[in-house]
Amino acid sequence: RPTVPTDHDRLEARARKTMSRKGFAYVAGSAGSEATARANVAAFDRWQVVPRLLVDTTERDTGVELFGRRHESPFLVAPVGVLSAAHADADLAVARGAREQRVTQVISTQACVPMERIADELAGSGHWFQLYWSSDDALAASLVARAEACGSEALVVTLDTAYLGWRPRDLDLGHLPFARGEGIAQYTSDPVFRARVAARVAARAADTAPRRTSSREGADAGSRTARPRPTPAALSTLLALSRNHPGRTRDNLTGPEPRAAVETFLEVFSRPSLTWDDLPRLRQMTSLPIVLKGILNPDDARRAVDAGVDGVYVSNHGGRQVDRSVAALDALPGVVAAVRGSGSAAPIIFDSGIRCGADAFIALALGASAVGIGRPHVYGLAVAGAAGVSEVLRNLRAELDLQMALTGCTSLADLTPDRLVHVGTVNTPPVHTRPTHPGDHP
Ligand code: HOC
Repeated sequence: RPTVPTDHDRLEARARKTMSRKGFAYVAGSAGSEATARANVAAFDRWQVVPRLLVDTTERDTGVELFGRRHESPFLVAPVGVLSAAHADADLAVARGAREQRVTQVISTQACVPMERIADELAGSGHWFQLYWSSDDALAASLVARAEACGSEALVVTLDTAYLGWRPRDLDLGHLPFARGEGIAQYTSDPVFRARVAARVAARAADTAPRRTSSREGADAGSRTARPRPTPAALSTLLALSRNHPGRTRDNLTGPEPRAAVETFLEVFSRPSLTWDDLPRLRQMTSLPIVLKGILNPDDARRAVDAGVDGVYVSNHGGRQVDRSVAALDALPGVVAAVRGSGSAAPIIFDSGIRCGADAFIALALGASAVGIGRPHVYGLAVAGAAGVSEVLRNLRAELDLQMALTGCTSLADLTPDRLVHVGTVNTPPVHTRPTHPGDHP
């Protein structure tokens, strides 16, 4: 008897019963009207598969090579933060499930467990590291160095979260997990971050200590420069929460260190000022393959490969960031055309909306090299811990394999656009000719 339902809606319904209200709201919720999340799923309904017959499909290979290593299947565990919302064993249980299915896990910057422990749990099975490029380069470099040291095979830089999206489910519950210290384990286990927190605690202690100076002006000027200031990103989140629910944001913080850790995190987690000009600095930080995540526009995709990145990750963050965004699947063909049209063989990773093996088939046929699985594995985690994650991944692998067998495909190379027909209309982002990058025009 299966541990988890094979159908996504039933899986979600089962997971909901095991999760707290706030936990489920955080995982299931999306940006604004949640139209993006709906569009992500609906986009798959506009593609239909055209099977081929009389092909010997006795032997099938779902394997794919990514960054020099052969993967048994084209599935990746997409990075998801705050997995404690689903299960107490959080990232460690996901690692056990992923290891069992030999699926590479993309370890989240917002994990509940330090990356080194997750890597240990994966015990030789592959992992990549997902990075939010901190406003503090020393911290970003430290996270990247740790990822390299614990064996990550690629660096996935998420670019769509300079600010946290407007998420009504969380807002209405007055809930932001990070503001309570959940999902910041990569930071609190980091030496650079810990030094920042210690400095903050010390500065605050000095700020509240009786002043020794007789010059009132001098003391005030000193404390003003020492006082940490939240970035606009942190402010927008905190303001949104406190407007709806005054006073709740910091209620649960006790002790100077946790509070200072959360404040430091909110201050440094993102860098809204990033531009293409910053990429060379990232390149200098690591020799790992760099994958840019959140690409939806063909011009951005072309610019990424022109800049020498090693992979492009088409995603709209599961609909959690931009409300009424283009569906990730609708953006995929344009990105594939741009990347391949520029002569690049860089892997194109896809996530946002895959709910079953047939969905994976469609994304792969449209040109994705591999596909990330987000909410389904989290719901598996909620329902049955590591066993649930493993079973969700096993089902996806099995369904894709069967889909290939039934449609006359023996390897992923057979999954080409001519296996599909498109029904209905779609609005994809415009494909421009060069020069297209902001700033390139006179
Ligand atoms: C305070 C911002 O991936 C999500 C996460 C976003 C993490 C950014 C933290 O909730 O989608």
